[in-house]
Parts: sequence; structure tokens; C-alpha cells
Amino acid sequence: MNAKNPRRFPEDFVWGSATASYQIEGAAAEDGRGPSIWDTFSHTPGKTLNGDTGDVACDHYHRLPEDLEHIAALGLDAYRFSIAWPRVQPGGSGSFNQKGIDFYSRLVDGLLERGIKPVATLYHWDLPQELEDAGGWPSRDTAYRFEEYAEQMARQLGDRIHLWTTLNEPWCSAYLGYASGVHAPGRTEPAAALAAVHHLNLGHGLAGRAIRSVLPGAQVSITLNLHVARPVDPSSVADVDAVRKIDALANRAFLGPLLDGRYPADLWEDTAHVTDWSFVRDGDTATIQIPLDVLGVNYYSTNLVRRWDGTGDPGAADGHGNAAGSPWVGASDVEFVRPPGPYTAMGWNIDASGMTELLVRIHREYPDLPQMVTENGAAFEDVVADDGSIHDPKRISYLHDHIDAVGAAMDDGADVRGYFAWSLMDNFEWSYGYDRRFGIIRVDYDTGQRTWKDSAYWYRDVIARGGLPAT
Ligand code: GBH
Repeated sequence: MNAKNPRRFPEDFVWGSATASYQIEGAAAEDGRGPSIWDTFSHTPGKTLNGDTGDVACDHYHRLPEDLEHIAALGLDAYRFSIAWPRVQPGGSGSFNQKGIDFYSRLVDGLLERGIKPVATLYHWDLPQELEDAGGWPSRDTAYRFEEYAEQMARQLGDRIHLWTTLNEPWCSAYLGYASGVHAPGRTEPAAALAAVHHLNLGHGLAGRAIRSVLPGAQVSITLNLHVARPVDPSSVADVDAVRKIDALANRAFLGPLLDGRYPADLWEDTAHVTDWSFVRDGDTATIQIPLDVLGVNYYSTNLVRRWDGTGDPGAADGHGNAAGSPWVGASDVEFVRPPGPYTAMGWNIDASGMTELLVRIHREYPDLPQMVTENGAAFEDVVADDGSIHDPKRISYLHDHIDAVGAAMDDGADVRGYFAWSLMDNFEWSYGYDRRFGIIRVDYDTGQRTWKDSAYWYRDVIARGGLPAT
């Protein structure tokens, strides 16, 4: 690592860490929780590495008091968690489950008692199975069910929530869930994936409006995993056009309706052979374009693309094995090229400059929109030393460089309000099960024991200092 200057962040910059319900809670069949698409998917042979499931996960449901102490000891200003819809409304419609609601109430109160701001995500991929059986996100009805659930959560948790996030990464829900099928529910139907894109967007708008109808002062956001796509050959018209296609599918399919009140014309043209988009009804984009208090941005790595020359397997480097097909609906002439390393244990390239590029781009296109980095982090093969300590210098270096890159974007004018490290603790990494560890706190899956990695101590000091040390 080159010598670097220290960097300070504004006094009110929010330092946080993030998790998601299915990845940490466990207690999958307790206290009235209903099944989600991830229960079904992970219990289907061959869908996750080693057949891992979230049945127990980090057992956070039972270890809440202890985990609150870790959150407090880190000095986090905010903690980003998600609410398991099937825990609070087991069938996704109809009656609510008080025991499930009580769990999140205890979590939120526990945070507030410790002076930590609760940042709640309503949907981090665990759709109630009954709603999938009725059609899932490709079905318009799911958006209305989501609205109902959001309204009830606003009533139950009320003004105790500092920031509401409707959806986490609808790109993943739509394209990985319904096109490539590497995520639950594992469907491989390109047209359904585009319908899912729209109904997720619609669900966001309906939910945000419902939250504000209950809580007029509520802060409402959505979190996107925007893609930084770069052309293999910047002077090639074909490669630059490949970038445009990926940008439309990954970024503007969401930014357009959310912030411009319309879908990009090129997205509809590129996918015209897949769907006619007739599921978009009059008035929908106005519903989607509710005011956003902040845009949540998750950033991990960059993408390198070019026009496919017709040989090999386009899309094979999408980071998900691409076994069942490509998530890139309608972009079969785009090839993903493995970017230069170094790489994390996910095989994702490490490139902090993409963080700056992304935040600055959003700032240029939407100058008045505050942003928040709601996830950033890395999986590495952590080594536990004989004395039990866990030295993860690569994770520290990754976090350092990416926080520095956030600061660089702010120097360029981006209004970034906070940063959340992914993740508070090792957890169920979706298709990769427990094999990949993103935590700053290690979880021993046999005993449930939590142990701070060096990166946790380092991050605690960053928070206390309000910025990065010189290195
Ligand atoms: C997030 O998704 C999730 O919100 C979180 O639950 C999850 O645990 C965490 O990240 C870590 O995976 O092939 O190099 O282009 C991440 C979404 C989408 C990020 C696909 C990486 C592919 C990388 N991912 N993307 S690459």
C-alpha cells in the first residue's frame, strides 16, 4: 500500500454496518415465521454451496442482546438491518405475526437505548413463499402486498426508524431471481425478470407513499447495486455500446423511473424481443417517482464489457457461475471480461476507483440527491491465529481504500451522508452459503461464538476518529 494521508469526514457523517434478515437470523421456523423463497431455494438440492441454508445462520434471533453489545462496542452511529417479511406477515398477505414484530421492536429499542440509529430495510430478498406461489415479483399483485406490509411496519415501528429503505438491490431480486436463477426463486424466465423489475420499482413507490401516509416525516430511501461498467476498448463504438446496454439494464432501469419518472427508451428497444413492457400502466412511473430522501448505493467491484464476437460464453464472468443462463436479459451480444485483479474470495476485482466514479456520476446526474453507501466490503479467507486472533489485513486495506474513495467523491462534490460496512458479521452468503466470509466479526458456526477480526478493531478506531489514519 502506498503512503496515504489521513482523511477526515464531516462531524455528522453516519458510520454504520449492515446485515440482512435471512443471512443472520436463523430461527426459520420459530415464533410463527412463515417460509420465504430463500428457505425453499436453499433447501432445494444443488442450489447453494454445500447445501447450506439459513435455518440457523448466525442465530441472531436468539443472540440479539449479545449482538447489540457488539454493535455498541464498535461505536456505530447506525445499524442497517432488514425485516423478514415472512416473520412479521407469514403468508405475505392477511394477518400479521405479533411475535415477529416484537423481535424487530426489541432490536430497534435496543439500538435506540445505545444511541444507535436504526436503518431498516423492508425487503432484502426473503419474499414470503405464498406470494411466490401466487406469481412472485413478475406479478403486479406482489407490489400491492408489499405496500400493505410497509404500511403495517410504519405503524408498528413508527418514528423509531431513522431511515426506511424499501428494497435492497432490486437488480438482484429481478435478474438473479428470475433470469439467471442463481438466487431464489431460481426461475429462468427473461420476460418475467423484466416484469419483476417493474413491479419492484412499483412496490418501492407504493411502499414509500404508504410509509409517509403513516409517518409524514419519515425518511425514505431505496438501495441499488449500481454497476460500474467500463468498455474493454474505450475507442471501440461497439464496446461503448455494450456499456450503454449494461448501464440501461443495471442502472437506468431503476434510476429512470425512480428519479426521471420514465423508463429509458433504449432499455425498451434493447429488450423489445423479450417483452413489450405492457405491464407498465399509466400512472405507474408517477407512483414510482416519489421523493427520495437519500439514495442507498451498494458498491463492491467493477465490470468490464465488450461486444461479443460470437465465441465462448458471454456473461460467464458475472460472478455467479452463470449456470442457468445470463442475468443480462436481452444483452446476449455483450461479453463480460474478467477485469484485472486483485480479487476477493468471491472472485470480484478490487477497484476502489469505481466507488468514486459511481458516486460522482450520480451526483452529476442528480445534483440534489444525497447518497449513502449502504454496503461495501469484501470476503477473504480469514486465518485464525493460535491465540484466537484473526488477522485480516486485506479486508482492512479494502475498507480503507473504499472509504478513502468515498472521501474522494465528496471532494468532487458528491453529497454522501454515510458509509455502512458489509457486514457486521460473517453470515449466509446466499448461493455461496457459509463458505464466504464478509464479516468484520467472525462467527464460529459450530458454537455461534463471535470474535472481532482485526478489521473490527480498525473500523472502531475509524469511527472514533471520524476518518482514516495516515498509512
Ligand atoms: C450484496 O449483493 C447483498 O446485498 C448482500 O446481501 C450480500 O451478502 C453482499 O452483497 C455480498 O455479496 O462479477 O465482479 O461483476 C451484492 C450484489 C451483484 C455484487 C453481482 C457483485 C457481481 C460482481 N452483487 N456483482 S462481478
